[in-house]
Amino acid sequence: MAPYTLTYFAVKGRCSALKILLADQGQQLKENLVTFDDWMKGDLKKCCVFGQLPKFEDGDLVLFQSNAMLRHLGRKHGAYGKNDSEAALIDMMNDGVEDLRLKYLKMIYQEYETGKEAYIKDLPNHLSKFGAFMAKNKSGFLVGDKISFADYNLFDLLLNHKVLSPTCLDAFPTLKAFVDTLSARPKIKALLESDDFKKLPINGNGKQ
Ligand code: GTB
Repeated sequence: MAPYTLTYFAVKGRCSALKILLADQGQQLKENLVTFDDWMKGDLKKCCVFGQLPKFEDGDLVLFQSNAMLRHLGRKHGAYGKNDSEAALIDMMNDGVEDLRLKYLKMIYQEYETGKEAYIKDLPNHLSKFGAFMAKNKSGFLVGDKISFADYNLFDLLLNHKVLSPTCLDAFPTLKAFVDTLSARPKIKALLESDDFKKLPINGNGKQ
């Protein structure tokens, strides 16, 4: 039996990073897909701590908030740095990923038609920060010499941005190499190429 269960809508959304982490760490995941019609009935929403999905179960532990899930899995699977200082830097970078994800989601869900062009124009200002930080570290990862949950989260967000703007990483060789290297890790490659993963739209409104 899969040790972990994820309940979410049929989109990549906030759960791809978590799926990529689990796949790369050789972990199984049971998925419950929720249709929007079922969600609108309201019964499940009432049982969610913040009235939102995803919901993640690890035995008796029930989690909401996708970043809490990433941290939990990072802790359990050795993807949270080798000491407190590395863990703090990983938290910092993951917060940076979340800031960019929120900007991306605002553009996708609220201002795609009017704001996409300006968003893409401003994107290098954000990508350069991640690129510079990673380039200083030399290991090919954000922090330390081992992959962390923040790397998986950044990787997922960069994949989404490559769909939005296929050339957006061209000016950032460190980030481009990072995406290429993680895409080629065998278990990640298998997940990204699986029908179950490929068939999910990135976002709930069909914009990407
Ligand atoms: N901070 C939370 C986290 O990181 O987990 C944010 C969770 C969140 O935004 N959940 C959204 C949700 O539950 C789904 S992700 N929305 C329903 C509600 O609030 O009632 C974004 C999303 C939007 C729409 C669809 N869709 O239409 O299928 C899918 C996913």
